This record gives sequence, structure tokens and C-alpha cells, in this order.
Amino acid sequence: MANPIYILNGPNLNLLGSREPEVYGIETLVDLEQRCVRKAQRLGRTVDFRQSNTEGDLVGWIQEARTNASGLIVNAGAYTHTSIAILDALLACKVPIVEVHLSNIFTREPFRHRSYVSQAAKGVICGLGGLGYELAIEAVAAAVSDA
Ligand code: CA2
Repeated sequence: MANPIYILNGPNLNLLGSREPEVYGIETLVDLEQRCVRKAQRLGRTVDFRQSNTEGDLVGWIQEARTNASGLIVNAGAYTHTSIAILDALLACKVPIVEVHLSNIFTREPFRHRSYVSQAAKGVICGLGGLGYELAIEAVAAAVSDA
């Protein structure tokens, strides 16, 4: 059995569906997870979908992905724009990495335009809501089978 694709979600993404639907849509995090599970199944893959509000949890999970994941999809939430610790962990992780954001970070406040995560990512998808997660799974699955 191939290793799962890790899908890591950062702070406040547990609030999806409860506020700011005009920015983040109406899907809850559970809806998003189910969508990812179904997409992965269609591609013959599995996902391990997690969320934490704590930077250290995300760093630990990225370290775990080095040996236990076939690929990594990261929406680091606001840590995207601030966390060198998450960048360093990602740089040490040699599996294919795709960065995803529900909203288009480039049409929002200037502080959201910079992403540390992008420096370690094979590709970046933003502004497509939950569909972006499905596209990221497709990209990681393709990168894994090319390897
Ligand atoms: O667009 C994205 O996916 C973000 O990563 C979401 C982060 C934000 O800080 C990034 O700049 C872009 C914030 C997630 C907060 O999610 C909420 C969802 C519903 C209600 C409140 C917050």
C-alpha cells in the first residue's frame, strides 16, 4: 500500500463554513476532507487530512511526512506569510509539495502576497476554493507516479 498524501491545514481553518463565506466558501473542514478522500480514491490514493492551530504541530507533521507520506499538500493558513520554521521543515522534506489556498491571496491585503511556503513548493494553487485541494491531489499523484 502506497503511503498517504498528507494534507495539512493551519490555523483557523477549523472555522470554515461558519464565517466569511464570501472569502472561504460554505464548505466546512469536514466537507473538504470528504471531498479530498473521494478525489484520492478515484486516483487510487489515500489521504491523511489534518488541521492544527499550532505551528509546532504543523512542523512535527511535516517532519513525519518525510518518511510516512508520498506527497504533501499544505494550506498553512496565516503561517504561510510568517513562518520560517514551517519553511525550514518543508525544505527538509523531499516528497512533492503543493501549496494550496482557498482564497486568492494576491487579490487580498499586501501582507498575504508573500508566502514562505512557496519557496519549498513544486506548485501553488489559490483562489479556487475546495476545487484547489482536488487539483493539488491530482498534481501530487502525478508527481509521485513520475518519480
Ligand atoms: O485562503 C486561504 O486558504 C488562507 O490560507 C486562509 C488563511 C489566511 O490567513 C491566508 O492568508 C489564506 C485563514 C484561514 C481562516 O479561515 C477562516 C475560515 C472561516 C472563518 C474564519 C476564518
